[in-house]
Amino acid sequence: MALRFVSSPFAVSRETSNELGGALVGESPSGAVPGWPVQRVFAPLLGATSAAIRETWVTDQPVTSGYREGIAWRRVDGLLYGVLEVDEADFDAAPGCSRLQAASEESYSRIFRLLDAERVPHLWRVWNYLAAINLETHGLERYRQFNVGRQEAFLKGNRGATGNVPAACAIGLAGSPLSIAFMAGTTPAVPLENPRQVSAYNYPPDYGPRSPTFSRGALAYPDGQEILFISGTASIIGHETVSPGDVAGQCRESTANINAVIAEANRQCRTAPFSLGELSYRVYVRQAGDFRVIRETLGRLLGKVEIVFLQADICRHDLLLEIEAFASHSLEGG
Ligand code: 3EB
Repeated sequence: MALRFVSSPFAVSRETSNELGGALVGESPSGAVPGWPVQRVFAPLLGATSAAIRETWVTDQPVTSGYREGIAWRRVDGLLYGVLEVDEADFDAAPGCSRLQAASEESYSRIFRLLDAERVPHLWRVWNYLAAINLETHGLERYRQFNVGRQEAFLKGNRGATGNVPAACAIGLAGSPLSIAFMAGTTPAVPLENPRQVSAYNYPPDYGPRSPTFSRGALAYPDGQEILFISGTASIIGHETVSPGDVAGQCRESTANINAVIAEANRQCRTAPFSLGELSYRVYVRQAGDFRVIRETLGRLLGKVEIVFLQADICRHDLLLEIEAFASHSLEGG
């Protein structure tokens, strides 16, 4: 099997039968969005030539699909892609548990039930989006509420919340429902950590009552292939934000962190070493006014690579950008 990532302007998109699903990134289109598992990442694209981009994972095998507990999914033999969007208003707050926390725990529990039922137990990569990520309610920032619910679901699902956890990102999008897309497989991924950073699942309580449940990256193995996922990566050393208020400095630190995760990947990978210049990138920019500096700085640091820039909120007030990336190698060399 071959899994391909295809990105195109939304206007020219058309559905082919072997698509697992993907994301619609950018401006909300006026018409209906495609019915396959599509994560709607509605946020301004910066410096793009089209208003929206459609990103899809395409296989060379026929896919089967389903819908369960609000999750739209498609799969082939070795892997499954799914998208879940929930309205927080449909959940009840309880003492010590906000609607968002309840929604986050329930969403991850549903995902784990689906993965158990479909026998694709290994979560490889998760994309999390929520509204007002930095807003404090119930005495706790919403990102931290999300972290409590997410970790609780991992623990209740007997998955553990350290070590073998998926690569991920968690981003704030104005007006977004809680939206979670995920890729899972029949084979385990190799989780990657960054020696420059404390593992997020070991963050001290300064960052919330429960640590975030994600790894810094993962090597995943669809049949015949090795995929490197690099999680959302920001200007953090140890567990602390560095270069607050210095957007070029945050570009440099984020890139150094990506380089460190690539180096870890290359210690464990089964194909040729991965390099900065071959990755596809998505960059979240907190303040649109920083875009020019970020584009120029990353252009120098990353070289001539594919970068999609989006205006979105990062999970700490002092983080001005976050970068995620991936690359794919064939196991037969190349
Ligand atoms: C960080 O390193 C920045 O909560 O799933 C990056 C990637 C971040 C994933 C998540 C959060 C997440 O802590 C934030």
